Amino acid sequence: MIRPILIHPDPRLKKPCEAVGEITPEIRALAADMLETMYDAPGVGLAAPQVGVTKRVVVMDCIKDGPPEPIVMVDPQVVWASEDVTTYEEGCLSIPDQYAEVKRPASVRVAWTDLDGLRQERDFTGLWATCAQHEIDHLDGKLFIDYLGPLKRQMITRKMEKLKRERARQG
Ligand code: K1U
Ligand code: ZN
Repeated sequence: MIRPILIHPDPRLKKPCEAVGEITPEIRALAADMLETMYDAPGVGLAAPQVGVTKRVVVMDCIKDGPPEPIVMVDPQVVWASEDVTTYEEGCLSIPDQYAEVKRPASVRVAWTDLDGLRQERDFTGLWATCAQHEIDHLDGKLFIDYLGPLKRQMITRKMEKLKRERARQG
């Protein structure tokens, strides 16, 4: 099922999410819905708070051409980050049509629980590394615009408020 994606500003996007712990049928259904929602958008990642669920669940697939490579991460943690940084022009499905350069570690090692309840660990580079950090930030109530200066952040927030008013009017 495709779930509606919340648009910034929304208090649910600013709230730190709670740990999941045990993998239940509800978490498996949430992950399946999140993957469907991400591919439909389309996006390369999605975090549970973006669909209004404040739990620590993330999905990603940064393969643009070729067979899909979906990853579901429950309770993900960055356990190592490289000293070298990279700049990527990020977007966000909760901040449509707005992009800005964000500097982050170029490589990260992430540990998480998979849907079989097994602990996983993997190194990510390139877009996968940027996306993993962007999604884990969502779980801590942080958006990519929080890395920008106050004027740019305010300008984007005002555009999103206007977009939400227009969408509400259209029904
Ligand atoms: O979390 C999100 O809002 C998803 C976001 C993830 C992301 C994008 C870019 C850098 C870091 C994290 C998106 O997927 S925005 C859409 C997007 O980047 C994209 C869409 C279609 C094809 C390729 C990329
Ligand atoms: Zn995002």
